[in-house]
Amino acid sequence: MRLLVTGGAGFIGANFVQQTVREHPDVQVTVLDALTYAGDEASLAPVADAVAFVQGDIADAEVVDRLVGAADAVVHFAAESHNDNSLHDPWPFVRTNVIGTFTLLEAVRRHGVRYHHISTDEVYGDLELDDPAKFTPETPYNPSSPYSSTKASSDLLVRAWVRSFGVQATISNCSNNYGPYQHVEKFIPRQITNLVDGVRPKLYGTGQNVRDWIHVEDHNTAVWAIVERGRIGETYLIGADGEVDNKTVVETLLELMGQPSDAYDLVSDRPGHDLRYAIDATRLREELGWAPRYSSFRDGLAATVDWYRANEAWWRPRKEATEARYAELGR
Ligand code: NAD
Ligand code: TDX
Repeated sequence: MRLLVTGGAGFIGANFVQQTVREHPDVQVTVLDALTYAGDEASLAPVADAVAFVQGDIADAEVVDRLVGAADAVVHFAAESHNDNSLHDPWPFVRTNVIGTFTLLEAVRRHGVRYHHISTDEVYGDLELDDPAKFTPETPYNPSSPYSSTKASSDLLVRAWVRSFGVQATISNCSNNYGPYQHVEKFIPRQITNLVDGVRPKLYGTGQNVRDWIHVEDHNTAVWAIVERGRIGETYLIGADGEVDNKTVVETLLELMGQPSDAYDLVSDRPGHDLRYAIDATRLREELGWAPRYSSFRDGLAATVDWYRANEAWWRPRKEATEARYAELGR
């Protein structure tokens, strides 16, 4: 199979490409990535000899048409992905997440290429803390932020291209990922690298918000299950029953890194901050027989702490500028 992976130099995409080279050696991978502030070719260094890398923009119809025309399947990870950035400047989110996805869909339509669309549980909005409900494929879309609304828009484009043009597509909506190669702007790597630097972790608001954590490797085994066995036109929710509130995440990191459990700061809240996400992954588990490999969030977190400690050369170049942006926001 000739596989085009967009956003393969980002967090989840780079883990996906590395896992694909390890576990699907018959697949020829081409990565298309614009190398924005969030992309880093160094994240593909361990597999650089095994993949073709093209620096380019998913909203550039010419390069997209050429690469899609030479592929059997596309897995589309490329996106502007950080909520805080989307509140500051939404335009790159509209351009990449909406127009970029449109550009890819037109190319897969022209060339009759199989397409898998990577999306997020944030398209469903949020849940109350004391609500036993979880998101299911039937939950109505109700996104809160510029980021999640552009992801929701892109999902709707995919659904329409399936229905109107017969595009061979599947969609997955995953919960919060953690693991190696995640940008230091995101919650978990930010706090780990702060602690390495002797800086106290920063919790937005009261720290009560809940995220449903999944190890990035588990997200990617689920993506492969859908690419290989998913029903065309279907939406699969990906999650591993990993609900934890932010304060508990920080307390666990403090303990793993040998600090007192109250050595964090509460900072101003994110505007529109979603309260809780939770995924019901029944369809994925029952229909496709998927199960996560990581059974303990604490163990996965400990391995992630070890990775950031061992790979300071990878994250250090981005740390100062990231913290300078947070300082401007007062967070
Ligand atoms: P990321 O920000 O780490 O990586 C995004 C990658 O896309 C970068 O390499 C960047 O250079 C590239 N990119 C951005 N704009 C581009 C453009 N116009 N053309 C080509 N490449 C471009 O993001 P991530 O966390 O790895 O997320 C990947 C995907 O997974 C996104 O679609 C995101 O919505 C989705 N997702 C993420 C999470 C999570 O917890 N991180 C959870 C669910 C879904
Ligand atoms: O310093 C921080 N302190 C803090 O309390 C940061 C950076 C975040 N937070 C909170 C906000 C959220 O409740 O931690 C939680 C996680 O924050 P992020 O890492 O920014 O992730 P989130 O906004 O939940 O979105 C993530 O999961 C869904 C990804 O960034 C999205 O791309 C994905 O779609």
